[in-house]
Amino acid sequence: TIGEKADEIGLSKEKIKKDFLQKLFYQLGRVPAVTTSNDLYTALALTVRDRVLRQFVRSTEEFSKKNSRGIAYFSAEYLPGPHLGNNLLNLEIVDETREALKELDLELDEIIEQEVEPGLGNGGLGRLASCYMDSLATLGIPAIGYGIRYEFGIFKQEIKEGWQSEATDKWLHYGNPWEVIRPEVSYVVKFGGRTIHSTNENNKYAVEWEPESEVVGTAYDTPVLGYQSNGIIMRLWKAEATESFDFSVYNMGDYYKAVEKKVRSENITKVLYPNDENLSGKELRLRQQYFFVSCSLQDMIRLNFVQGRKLEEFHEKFAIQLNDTHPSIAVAELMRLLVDEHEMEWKQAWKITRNTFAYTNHTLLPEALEKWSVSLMGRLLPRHLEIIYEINSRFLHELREKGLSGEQIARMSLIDEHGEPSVRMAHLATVGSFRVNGVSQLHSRLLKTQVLNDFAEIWPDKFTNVTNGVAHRRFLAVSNPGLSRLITEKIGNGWLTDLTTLKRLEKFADDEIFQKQWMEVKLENKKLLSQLLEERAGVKIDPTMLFDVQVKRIHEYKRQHLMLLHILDLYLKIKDGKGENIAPSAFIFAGKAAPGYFMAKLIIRLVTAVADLVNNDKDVNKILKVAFLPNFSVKQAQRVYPAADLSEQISMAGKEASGTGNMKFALNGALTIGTLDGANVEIREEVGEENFFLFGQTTEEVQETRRLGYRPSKYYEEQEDLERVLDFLVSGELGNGDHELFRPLYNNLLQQDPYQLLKDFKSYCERKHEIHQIWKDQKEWTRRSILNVSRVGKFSSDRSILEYCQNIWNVEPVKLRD
Ligand code: 26Y
Repeated sequence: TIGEKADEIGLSKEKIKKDFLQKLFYQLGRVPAVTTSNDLYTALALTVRDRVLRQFVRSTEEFSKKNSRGIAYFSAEYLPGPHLGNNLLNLEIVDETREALKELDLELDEIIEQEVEPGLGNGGLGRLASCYMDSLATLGIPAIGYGIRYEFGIFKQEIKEGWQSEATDKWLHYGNPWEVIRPEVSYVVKFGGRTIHSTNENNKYAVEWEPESEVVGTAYDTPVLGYQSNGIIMRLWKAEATESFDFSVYNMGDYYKAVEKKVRSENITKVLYPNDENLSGKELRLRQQYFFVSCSLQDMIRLNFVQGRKLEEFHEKFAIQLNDTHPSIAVAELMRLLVDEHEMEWKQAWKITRNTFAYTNHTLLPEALEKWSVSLMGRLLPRHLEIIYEINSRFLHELREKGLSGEQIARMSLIDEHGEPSVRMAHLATVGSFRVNGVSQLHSRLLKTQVLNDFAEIWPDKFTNVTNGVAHRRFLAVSNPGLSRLITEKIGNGWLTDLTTLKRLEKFADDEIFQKQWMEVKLENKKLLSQLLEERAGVKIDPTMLFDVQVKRIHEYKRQHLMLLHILDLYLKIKDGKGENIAPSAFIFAGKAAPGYFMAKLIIRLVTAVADLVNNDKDVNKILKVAFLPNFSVKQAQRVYPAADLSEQISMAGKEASGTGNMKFALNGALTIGTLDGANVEIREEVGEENFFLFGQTTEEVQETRRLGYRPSKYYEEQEDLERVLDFLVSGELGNGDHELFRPLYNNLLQQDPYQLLKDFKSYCERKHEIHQIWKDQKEWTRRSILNVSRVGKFSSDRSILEYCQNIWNVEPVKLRD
C-alpha cells in the first residue's frame, strides 16, 4: 500500500518522528527536554537530508544508466535560499513533518525560521543559478552545479543612523547540515611562476608550467532536490594549503612560515566580493575564478575517465554553461589541460573546447564587462596568458582571411590595447563557445546589435535567447501557501510541474467569491509583512494600504531614487492640502548596496530620511508610510513578494538585462509599473498591456535622447513639481537639517542624470496617479491581479531550462519515477 511504501522510504509521519528523535540523540546528544532551537533545526535538517540524499543517489544511478550528455553549470555565485522548507515541499512531506513535530509539541514553522541561508551570491545572477538547479533537478537533467564555498557570503546589512553598515556573514557558525564533505575529491591548483618551452624526447613540442605556489581544492556537495523525485548536486570548492608543499617534516624550522602559507591559501575561498555590475580588478577575485574553474574541469576530466570514455569525446559527454564571464578563464584552462597535461594536438583540443562551452551574458553595462590586465594575468596565470595569445592570434588570422578591416579586427581582439593592455573576458567566452545567449528577448537583441555586434555578424547562428525564469515552487508554493492553496482548490496542483496551467484561473477573474478569497489571502500576507516591518524597520503599517514595493540591489540604473522623488512629490502635495486623489500607500524598499558604491549608499540614506520625514508627520502618515527592510535575502524575499500589490520595475530602458524579481512579484499577484526593459517587455506581452502600467522612454528613445545631448536641467526648469521635489532634497528638511547630505545626488541629477530620471519623471507620476485611481476599485484591481497570475506561466525556470536543453545543450530530460 501507499502507506507501507511511505514508511519504508521514510516518508511517513511515524518514521520522520522516530528519525528526528534519533538525530537529536545520536548526532547532537540531546533529548527533547533540553534542546536549543538550533538543535531542533539541525536534527530536522539531518532527518530531511537523509531523504534528499536517497533521491540523489537514485538519480545518479538512473543518469549513469542512460549515459546521456551531462550539464555542468559553472557559476561563481549561488543563492539557494533556505533549504528546509523547499526540500519538504519537494519530498511532499510538509504535512507529515508538521504532524510529527506537533506530537512532540514542536512547531514546524518555528524550526524552519531558524535556518541561516547560504548567501553565496550578490543578487539576480546568483539566484538565477539556484533557480536553474531547482529546475534541472525537477526535469531530470543529469547536471552538476560547480561553484565556490565562500566562508563568508554576502555581507549582512544593518542600518545605523540611516546608513547601510556591513557585518560579516558567518553562515557556517552553527554548522551546515546540508553539505557532505568529500575529502577524497580534491585537486591541486597552481598559481604564478613561469613556463618552460621545450621539445621532448619524442621530438614533440611541450610546455611545462612551473608554478610559484599551489593550493588544493576540496569538494563540498549540497544535494538539490527537484519536485517529487530527482536530485542533483551543487559542488562547491573550498581552498586549503597543500600538505606536501607547505608542511614538509624536514622543514619544521619554518613552521610559522608554513602556517602563514596555509592561511594565505585558504584566503582564496574566504569571502564573496560584494560588487555586482562594477569591476574592481582585484587579484584575489581572479584567483577565486581560476581556482574553482580548474577544480571543476579536473573533476570533469576524472569523471570522463571513470566512465570509461576517451578525452576526445569530452564534448559529447559534457556541456558547460558559463554563468557570465566570471568562469570564462575555463576556456584557456580546458585548452591547457588538454594540450599540456594530456598532450592533445591544439586543433583537436580547440574543437573540443569550442563544442563544450556555452556562454550566458547577463549584462550590457560597460562597467560590468570583465577585463583583466595582461600584466596581472601574466603574473598569476602565465601559461593561460600564452594560451589566450595563441587563441587570439589564430582568431585574428581568421578575421583577416575573411577580409575584415583593421579597425573591426582591433575591436574584436581578445586583447584591448587601449591604455593598459587587458584581456576582454566576454570576447574569450564568445570565441570559445558554441552558443552565446542573453537573458531576455530585448537583452539578446541588444547583445547582437550592440555589445557583441561584430561577433554576431560573423557567427549569426551562435547567438540565441533564453528568457530567464524563476523557481515557482519556491517563490509560490513554499513562500505563499495561502495563494497556493487557493489556486490548487480551483485548478488542481498541476501547476507545480507545469506553470502554464495557471491559465485555467483566467475564467475566475470576474468571479466575485473568488475575488474575495483572493483579497483575503493577500491581506493575510500583508499582515505578516507588516509585523516583520514593525520588528525590523520599526515602522507600523496598516495592511489595507497599497503595498508599493521595490526590492533588488541598489543601483543607479535601477532608479530607486525615481520612486523616492515621486514619494516626495506626494508628500509635498499632501502638505499643500492637495492629497485627495492619493491612495493610502506603503512604500517598501529593500536591497544591498555594494560597500564601495557611494551613490547607492546615499540612495539608502535617502530612503531612511524620507521614511523619517513621512512616518513622523501627522498630516501625512495616515496616507503614506515608507519602510526600508534591512538585509534583503532569499528568506526575506519570500515574505515580501506574497505581500506586494504593486511591483516597481523602473530601470532605464536598455539597462536591466532581464530582471527576475519582476516575475516573482507577478506570480504572487502584484501588478507591475515598469519600463520597456529586460523581461518586463515579455511580462507585459503575456499579461496584456491593459494589465501592466507602462511608462518612460524605450531603449531607442533613451539612446536618441543621449545622442541629441541630454540636458536634465531642462526638465527641472520646465516642470514645477520636479523643481520643487529636487530643491527639497537640499532644503535641510531631510536628514536632520543637513543641507549638504543629498547634494551629491542633487548635483548628479541636475548635471548628468546618466539614467535619465528627470526625463521619465512625468510619465512615471502620471502612471502612479492612474494606479491610485484603479486601486480604489478593489474588485477591478483584484481582477487584474488574478489575470496577472494566470498569465505568467511562461516565467517558470522549468521553461527556461527546457529551452537550454533544446536550443543549446542538446539533451533530453531523464524522468525518474518511484
Ligand atoms: C564582474 C563583477 C563585478 C560582477 C559580479 C556580479 C558583475 C556582475 C554581477 C552580477 C550581475 C547580475 O546579477 N546580473 C543580473 O542577472 C540577472 C539574471 O540574469 C538579470 O535578471 C538581471 O537583469 C541582471 O542585472
